[in-house]
Amino acid sequence: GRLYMNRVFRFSADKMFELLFTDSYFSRRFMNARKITGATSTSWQRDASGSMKRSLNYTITITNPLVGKFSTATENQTLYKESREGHYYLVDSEVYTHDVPYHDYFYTLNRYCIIRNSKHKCRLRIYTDVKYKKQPWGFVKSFITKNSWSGLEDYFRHLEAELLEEEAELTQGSSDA
Ligand code: YK8
Repeated sequence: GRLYMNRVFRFSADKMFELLFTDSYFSRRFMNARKITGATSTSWQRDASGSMKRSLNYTITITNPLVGKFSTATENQTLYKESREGHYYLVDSEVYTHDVPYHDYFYTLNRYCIIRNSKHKCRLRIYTDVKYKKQPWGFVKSFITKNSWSGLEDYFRHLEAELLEEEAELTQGSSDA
C-alpha cells in the first residue's frame, strides 16, 4: 500500500471526523469540486461487533482517458470500536467503482486515522491499498494498480489542499496555535 497523507492540522480530532465523515458543508463542497454527484449515505449504525458502519453511493467523474467519463461507486465505511471519541478515530473505507474496466477484480481500501495531538490539533494519516477479489493476469494487475495510484494521488492531493484552506479559514483571526 501507500501512505497518501500524514500531516498535522489545526483542527481538533472531533472536528476532523466531522469534516470527513458526516454530511458536513466541507464534504459536500469537496464532492462538488470533484464532480461527485448524486451522493446518498446511510447514517452511522452500530453492528454486532460493536463497530459503526455506514455506506455511501455516488457517481464519480473520471479524468483518466482510458476509462469512461463516469462511474457509480459504493463506499462502505467502518469506524472501529477501538476509536475513542475526541482522541482517536480509525475508519476503513472500501471503495467499489462499478463501471470501470475490470471492476469485478478490484476495490480500493482507504484507511483514515485521526489522532488527537492537542486540544486544537490532530494528525491525519491516510493509507491506501488496492485489493484484488480475483487474481488478474500480471500485466492487467499492474495496469489496474498504476491507474488506481494516479487517480488516488490526485484525489488526496486535492483533499489536502482543501483541508489546508479550511484550516486557514477557521483559524483566521484566532492566534492560539
Ligand atoms: C473516494 C481507484 C481506481 C479508480 C480509477 C479506475 C481506473 C480503472 C483501471 C483500468 C478511475 C472517492 C479511482 C481513482 C476512481 C476514484 C476513487 C475515489 C477517489 C484502466 C484498468 C473516489 C475515494 C476513492 C477511492 C478509489 C478511487 C478509484 O472517497 O482510477
